[in-house]
Amino acid sequence: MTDVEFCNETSVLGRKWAIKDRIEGPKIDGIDPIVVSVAASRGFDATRFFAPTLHEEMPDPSIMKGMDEAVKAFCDAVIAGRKIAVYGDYDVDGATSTSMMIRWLRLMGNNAIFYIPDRLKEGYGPNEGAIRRLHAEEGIEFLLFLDCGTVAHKQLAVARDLGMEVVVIDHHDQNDQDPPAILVNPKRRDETGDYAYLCTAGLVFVFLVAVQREMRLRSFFNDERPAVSLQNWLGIVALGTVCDIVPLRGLNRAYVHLGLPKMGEIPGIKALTIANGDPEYNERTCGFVFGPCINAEGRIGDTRSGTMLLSTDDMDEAHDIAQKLVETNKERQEMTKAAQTAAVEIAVTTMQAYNTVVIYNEDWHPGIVGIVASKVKDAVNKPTVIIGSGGTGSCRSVTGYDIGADIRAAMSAGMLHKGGGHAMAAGLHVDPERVPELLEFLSARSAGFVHPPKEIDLAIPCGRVSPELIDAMMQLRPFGTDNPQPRVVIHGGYVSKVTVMKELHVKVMIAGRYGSNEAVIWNAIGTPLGDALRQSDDKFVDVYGTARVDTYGGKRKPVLIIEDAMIKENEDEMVVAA
Ligand SMILES: [Mn+2]
Repeated sequence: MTDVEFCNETSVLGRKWAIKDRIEGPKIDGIDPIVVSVAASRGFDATRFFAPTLHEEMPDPSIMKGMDEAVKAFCDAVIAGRKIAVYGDYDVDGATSTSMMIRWLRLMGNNAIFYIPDRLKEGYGPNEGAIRRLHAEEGIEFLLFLDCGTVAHKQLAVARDLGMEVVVIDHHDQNDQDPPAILVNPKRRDETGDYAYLCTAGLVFVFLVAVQREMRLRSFFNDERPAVSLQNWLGIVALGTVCDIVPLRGLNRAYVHLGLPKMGEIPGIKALTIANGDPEYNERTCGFVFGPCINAEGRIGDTRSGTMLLSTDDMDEAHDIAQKLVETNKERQEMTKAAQTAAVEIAVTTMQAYNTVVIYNEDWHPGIVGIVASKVKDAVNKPTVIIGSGGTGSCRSVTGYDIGADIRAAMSAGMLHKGGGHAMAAGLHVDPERVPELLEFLSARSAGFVHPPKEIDLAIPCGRVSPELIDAMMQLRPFGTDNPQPRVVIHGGYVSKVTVMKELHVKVMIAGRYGSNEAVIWNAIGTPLGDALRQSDDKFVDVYGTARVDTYGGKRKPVLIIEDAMIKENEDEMVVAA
């Protein structure tokens, strides 16, 4: 397998390609051995991968630090009928986590309220003013922070000093101090890290399992107030897990695998589906349709809407909120589109000489800078920082480059008001006057970065890609972080026909020893790759991308969606003929 030779050494996009080492997997009924080996090569236990169960993947909740203490405090509060507030976050993980807690408390007869901070006025995480209001105006006695709070020591201390009991369930990194609260966080310094891949929605599910176990021991449930069938909420957990872009392995894979088919059971998600023209429930629609709608208001409107949608069982209310969210999402998409077009334009022109792209525009809403940064990063394949009004910025990186380290360095150099994040994504707050300086600083740091080779899951000789093979690969779904759609290379062919469609898309027919395969690239005229393929007639070509089955015209045929290509001049036609 690894002795495949490509027709060139460097791709049109300037990259090397590397075929992943293949590990043979075990024999599994009904699964193509090639597909099993792709899963095994990705480090998955293939015997559990294709039909994951909660039974196999869920740990005993008590192995998590702080869990037993948090469960006890929470159950005490529920049994005593104390006033509880769930303080969440405005993203999808926050809305899914908060809605499950509110649902459970409501079913138990507790009149809990929830609070989602205002992204623009209050920002992320526990907010002192809000905590004081929850105490003074709502009489809150028990405060449960979800998806935030791990490092908010000062604010948590305020809550505690006001006499409130404080529990934090979160998955954000900890610093070197312990918060003045009960903390459940798989990234706690004293944790093993085994479950650090969970998002807060996934943690809340584990927490509720533990809470129900405790409540059974305390004989809390009865005929009027039965325990909840938590499995019915797996659709909510799946949505949070996909949208928080956590690795889809272990328990996360089980959540999403089991949760996607159950999403329609949640009234709010059902209403959102109807408002969006009935797309199917899969990891793509979670990430690109449902998620963006749920946090659309969190970005540019009323941050409570997403949680309200996911926690209501009133179908009329669900329809109203869903309608509003879809409209806000359209508005957000339009704002984003204009900013994206402008930013990509700047990135390919004035920023061309820089290794890191840094663009500031006072007119861009801070709620969209992350989406714009992703788009620009994809377009120019460089670490990207997009800064919007007031100097609030978002950073996105390319595979193999740690932008979080750069932001921490800029912070230490005194260039930023605020900054932090991970290898692939970070955030910052900068004085707009210092943006030019930041550009020079970040660009100097990323100079000399060499992109790692593009990994190939399957290299297939031209003519050998079949609809059956592509169908079989779909058994690896749901795709996501740590389990992306397999990247396929079709090699050993030459281009027998080029078709340009609508002056936008390029389709190539590739012929080889075993037959022909078709490959296409969308919206690519005017890009280096699209233009190179347009002029590839009669040349040797290896194409890299994802495979899918095209059913156009009632016939099923395999098509490769091109992401990169190796192209070589075909100087001797006899080579092809032979
Ligand atoms: Mn989260």
